[in-house]
Order: sequence, then structure tokens, then C-alpha cells
Amino acid sequence: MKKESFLRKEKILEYGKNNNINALGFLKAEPFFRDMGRYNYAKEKGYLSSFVNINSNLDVIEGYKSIICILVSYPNSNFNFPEEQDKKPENIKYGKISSSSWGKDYHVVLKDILEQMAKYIQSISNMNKYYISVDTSPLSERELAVRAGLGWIGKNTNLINKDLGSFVFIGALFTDIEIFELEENDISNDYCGDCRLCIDSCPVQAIDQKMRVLNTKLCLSQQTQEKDTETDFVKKKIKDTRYIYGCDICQKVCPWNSKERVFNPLFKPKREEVYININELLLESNSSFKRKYGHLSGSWRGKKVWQKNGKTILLDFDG
Ligand code: B12
Ligand code: SF4
Ligand code: SF4
Repeated sequence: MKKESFLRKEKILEYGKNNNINALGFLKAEPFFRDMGRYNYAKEKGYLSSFVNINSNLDVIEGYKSIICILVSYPNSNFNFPEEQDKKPENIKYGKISSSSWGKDYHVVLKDILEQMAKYIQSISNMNKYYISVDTSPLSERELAVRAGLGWIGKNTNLINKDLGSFVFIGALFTDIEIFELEENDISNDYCGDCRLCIDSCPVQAIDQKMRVLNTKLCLSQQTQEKDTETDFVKKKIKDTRYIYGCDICQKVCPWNSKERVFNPLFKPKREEVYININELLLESNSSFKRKYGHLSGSWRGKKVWQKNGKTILLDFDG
């Protein structure tokens, strides 16, 4: 087959449809600073996550011409429990895991999908160099997805796609060849309207609606991943919501997630990965923790962080 010196969108879109990619879009590998205002605001207010590594260092896009951004659906915790939603474990003290950490680690799943796609692209084009980003790029992956025409940043700060909702992971393949007839996408869409369900439902009021940023000193997703939880107020909310890792609340209430959708079967969890038996968790050794939970993306901060949250859930705040 004759290899082309650029990529044809149709071929890649077709490939995506047949290969577990729920949505796919393209953008030029150019510097983008559209939302520096949001970032600077979050920084000044002290809201930024300690896990943020986005910066204005452009080395990451040097040598690349185009970026292919993908969305892969994961379970919506309104629907996709292994058993009925409300059948919580009886007789055990349990904690919950957010659905972004159900089933196989999404870093592995999306990297595999993107590696395969890179191989396919190499077979049809002159691509020499590529770079895969899943959670790791110093560029904001949500911003990449917006620029690729895949959705908008909701008030809960998640990327929302009109067809898929927000229970989607984002991955990107940077390539050194151009995409044929690439037009700029419209990035001004915003389908939140007057809705503020996420803002009002957040148990710690972490969403700063003025600039659509999170105060990660409050956000339970951040605080369940920190070695120490900031305040008693936040600890009490961890107890009330029972999150051992992550938080889904501002996505669960979002009207764009009110429909059940197909998700990648690799993210189908076992019941014991959704509801964690706290008494057992507190007794785990490093090796048994790894064996039981090491394949989950949420285990990245290690056993002690989960145990800290487990202990918080068992705390008696009134006594
Ligand atoms: C740090 C981080 C977190 C932190 C902080 C999140 C936050 N909202 O600030 C914590 C731990 C709280 C978190 C939580 C979650 N996360 Co997270 N997280 C990240 C990570 C590693 C960096 C994001 C970041 O820098 N945030 C800081 C804010 C300010 O930046 P931003 O919103 O990403 O980008 C905006 C601005 O920075 C600005 N901007 C644009 N261009 C530029 C350029 C420059 C130079 C600068 C400075 C700024 C800037 O515009 C951007 C878009 O409007 C990304 C992976 C990545 N590399 O992007 C995943 C990522 C955002 N997380 C993801 C997920 C799935 C989650 C959770 C759902 C997991 C869970 N269930 O607990 C929650 C959602 C909580 C929520 N309501 O947002 C997905 C998002 C999927 C989606 N549909 O949006 C990502 C993309 C990982 C992935 N590859 O799929 N996360
Ligand atoms: S992830 Fe949870 S704590 Fe964080 S903003 Fe959303 S609802 Fe609030
Ligand atoms: S709950 Fe409402 S305001 Fe929040 S992200 Fe969804 S549509 Fe937007």
C-alpha cells in the first residue's frame, strides 16, 4: 500500500469506530492558552491540585504536527453497579470507590488502544514519531478534547460530550504528520445553561462557579487521594459519602449523564472493587493490597491512603 504524507480523517474515524473508541477528534499541535485565566485564578486562590503538572512548557508539542484525541466511556455509577444500585452490602462496614477506578486501570486500557492506533497509522502513512498521553501530559487533556471538538467544560469542570456524557476518559496521540483538510473546531459551545445541579450537590461546595474551577482543598476526589485529609469538615464528608477513593457526585447529578450508555467492558467491576470491606482493608499487608487492588487505577497512592479514608469512615464525630 502506498503510504501518504498526511492523515485522512475518514480513515482514522472509521478505525476508531471499529476499535473501542467512543469518540475521536483532531487538532493541530499548536500552543494554546485559551483558558489561562481559569488556571491563574485557581492558582491565586490556592485551589490547584497538588497533582497538576500542566505548564506552558511547549517542548511537549515540539516536533509534532497533529493530535488525535479520543474519548473512551467508563461506567456511569448511576447505572452500572454489578448488582442493583441500592443493594449496598449488609453487615459490613464498607467504603466506596468512584467508577473511574472500576475494572482495569484506564491508563493501561487507553494506552493499549492508542498504541494499536499508532501502529495502524504507521501502516497507512509516513508517521515516524508519536507520543501517547493518558493523564500524564503536561497539557490539559480536557482542553485538548475541547479543541478536538469533543465537548465542553461543564460547571463541574469535567469534559462533557453531548452523546456520551462525562463518564469518559481522555487520551491523545501526538503525531508528526499533518491531517488532511483539518478545520478549526468550534470551541465556544456550552450546554450547561442555567443548570447548577452539580454546584448545589457537591457535599463540600468545592465548585467555584465564577471560573468553573475546583477548590481541591475541599474536593473529595482530591482529599481521598491525599496522604492527610485537610480538615474535620472534609473528614466528616468523607464519612458521610463513604468514598475511599475519588468522588462521582457532581457527575451523577448531571442531566447529561441521565441516560445509560455502553462502556468499555474492560471497566466492568467486580462487586468487591466497588464496595470495600473496611475492616479487611485495615488489615491488608502491602502485598495483599497489591494483589487485590493493584490493577485498579485508584490504587496508585497506595494502601495507606485508602486505609486513612477507611479509618475516617469509621470515625465517630459526635462521640
Ligand atoms: C489534577 C487532576 C485532577 C485533580 C484536579 C481536577 C480539577 N478539576 O482541577 C483531582 C484529583 C481533583 C481530579 C479529580 C477527577 N479527575 Co482528574 N485529572 C487531573 C489531571 C492529572 C490534571 C488536570 C489539571 O491540571 N487540572 C487543573 C485545571 C485548572 O485544569 P484543567 O481543568 O485540566 O484545564 C483547564 C485550564 O487549565 C485551562 N488551560 C488550558 N490550556 C492551558 C494551558 C496552560 C499552559 C495552562 C496553564 C492552563 C490551560 O483550560 C483547561 C480547560 O478549560 C488530568 C489529566 C491531564 N493531564 O489533563 C486528570 C483528568 C482531568 N481527570 C479525570 C477524571 C476522570 C477525574 C475524576 C472524574 C476522577 C474521580 N471520579 O474522582 C475527578 C473529577 C473531579 C472534577 N469534578 O473535576 C479525567 C477527565 C475526564 C473528563 N471527562 O473530564 C482526566 C483528563 C484524566 C484522563 N486522561 O481521562 N483530577
Ligand atoms: S468530585 Fe465530589 S467533592 Fe469534588 S467537586 Fe465533584 S462533587 Fe464536589
Ligand atoms: S450538572 Fe448542570 S451545571 Fe453541572 S455540569 Fe452538568 S449540566 Fe453543567
